[in-house]
Amino acid sequence: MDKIEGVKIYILGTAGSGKTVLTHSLQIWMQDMGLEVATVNLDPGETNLPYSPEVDIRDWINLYDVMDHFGLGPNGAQILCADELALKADEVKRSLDEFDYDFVLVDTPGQMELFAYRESGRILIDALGSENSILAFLLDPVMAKTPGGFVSLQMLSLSVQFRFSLPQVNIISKSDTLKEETIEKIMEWNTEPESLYDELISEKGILKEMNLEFLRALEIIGMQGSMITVSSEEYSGMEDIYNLAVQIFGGGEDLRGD
Ligand SMILES: Nc1nc2c(ncn2[C@@H]2O[C@H](COP(=O)(O)OP(=O)(O)OP(=O)(O)O)[C@@H](O)[C@H]2O)c(=O)[nH]1
Ligand SMILES: [Mg+2]
Repeated sequence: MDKIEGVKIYILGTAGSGKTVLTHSLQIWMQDMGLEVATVNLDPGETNLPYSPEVDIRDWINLYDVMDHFGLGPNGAQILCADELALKADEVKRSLDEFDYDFVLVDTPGQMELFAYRESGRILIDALGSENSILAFLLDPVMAKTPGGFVSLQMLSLSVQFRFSLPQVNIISKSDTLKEETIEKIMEWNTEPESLYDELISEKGILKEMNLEFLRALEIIGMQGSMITVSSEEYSGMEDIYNLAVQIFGGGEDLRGD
């Protein structure tokens, strides 16, 4: 069977949403399926990676060295690292070209805004080649399960989608931490915004009006359709990510080896 090669999955999401653990679990799942998978770590401050990345930004830039050298705190140093990352984009690309792969899983930095909103993320994606690329946007379940939190994450996801203009899938991460009925409710909010209105209206506090306006704006712009749930602990939802990639880039063909 023909295999398409080199699908890149950029894993983005707010701090602690599960990007790194998903990179690891998805790699294991895909390898079990007979796929060649490379991983890329773009977090210069990562101290405890569960996987061994084929390409690791820390080989070029280390957050703690930057903090020491420039006398910066972690946030200032992250900003500097993000800009340095853009300068290293071609080297990252050359390192990646050394591998023959079906999938590349790109684990992005904890502070999502540095990758998503500074030029570095854009430059890196352009350097690696945006063809055959998908953005997997993780929605932290702690935020996603409240109506206001869900609206905020949808806004964030939409702004990332506008910024990168790549096929994007929204993923509720750590689904093993949610009750089945909570997952059903979140899925309903995604497909039927009226149900979200009802919940937002009954919320208390000064954010209520703002969230309602945000939701109206989201409806006008168009809420995104595709949303799946994933648990890296339980290896659930991995096949959905894979199937989506097949659907988008493989013309429906199975990418798995014989
Ligand atoms: N129960 C459960 N916990 C998870 C899952 N995925 C990640 N976690 C936990 O969530 C925490 C954060 O996970 P990470 O993968 O480090 O999150 P991250 O988005 O890479 O974090 P930063 O890079 O710091 O932004 C860790 O304590 C993980 O063990 C999951 O599927 N289920
Ligand atoms: Mg991480």
